[in-house]
Amino acid sequence: MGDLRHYTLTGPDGRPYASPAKGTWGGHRGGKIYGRLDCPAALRAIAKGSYVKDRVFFADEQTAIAAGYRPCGACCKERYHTWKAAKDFGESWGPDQRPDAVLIPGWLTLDQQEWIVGQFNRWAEGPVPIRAAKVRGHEMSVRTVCLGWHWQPYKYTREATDVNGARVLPFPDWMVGLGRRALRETGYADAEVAEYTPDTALVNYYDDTARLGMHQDKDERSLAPVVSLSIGDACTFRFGNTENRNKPYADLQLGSGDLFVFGGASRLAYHGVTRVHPFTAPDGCGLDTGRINITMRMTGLTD
Ligand SMILES: O=C(O)CCC(=O)C(=O)O
Repeated sequence: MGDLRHYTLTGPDGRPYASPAKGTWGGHRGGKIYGRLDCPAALRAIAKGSYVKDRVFFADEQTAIAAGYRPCGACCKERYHTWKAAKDFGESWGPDQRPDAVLIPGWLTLDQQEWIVGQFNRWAEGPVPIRAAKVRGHEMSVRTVCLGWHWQPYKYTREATDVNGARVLPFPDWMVGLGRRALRETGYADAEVAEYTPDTALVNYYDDTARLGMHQDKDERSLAPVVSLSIGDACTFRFGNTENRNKPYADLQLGSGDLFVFGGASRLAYHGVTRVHPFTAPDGCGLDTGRINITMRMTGLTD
């Protein structure tokens, strides 16, 4: 006689069904939370007897998500932060409130990321080596190397007069192409894409402890969109309003390969990096520790 045992799982429609195979993820019906079968928070609640009647099981994670469950903050921390950032972004970035700010996770392939990291290593050597800019005599925790135009608080020059007086490297053609593709893929019209000719990039390197305070990118004369690319460890990126550094803002997670474009009504939004999350860089991105962020801009300047 065959094994007649079956397990009661929850399907993508949220209804129970009989399955010959055990579930691989657990969940709580009331809280609409899913997590690992060995989730310490769930096991503690089960030991107290309060959880069991609401416990559900899913064949796989996709089913839990389809049924409207969100990841557990205790046993699935990374998934939870990603879910929370997406939720906050969706809530506070209603089309009326935050137009023209678009995030595309995983836009760059790992090969592209690795190649860009190789370029970064060369840029960092000079002729103007990577350095921490000084604001009112204090070094920033983030280190920056520039392409096209050199940024120092709070102006652009061709020569790095605050470093060694050398002229910065030219802005690479491939990056103009990448910037245009970023605009095209975030919904800009053909004419805007064709006109977009970024001529400076601030390439920042963050170690685990580096932060970037809330600021506006306003040293450019042009208000063409800013194209931001991230590689390496994920960070918490705070994107706010155009009035001041305070709320409303949303904390987004920018991971390796992510593209974020802000223009139009969001072009002068305050933004900053509140935290770098060590050990989150994916294998193969070219960076073992820390985070690189490239922001391409159009300065609107001529020599
Ligand atoms: O690192 C980031 O994601 C933001 C960089 C930035 O805001 C800047 O360089 O002005």
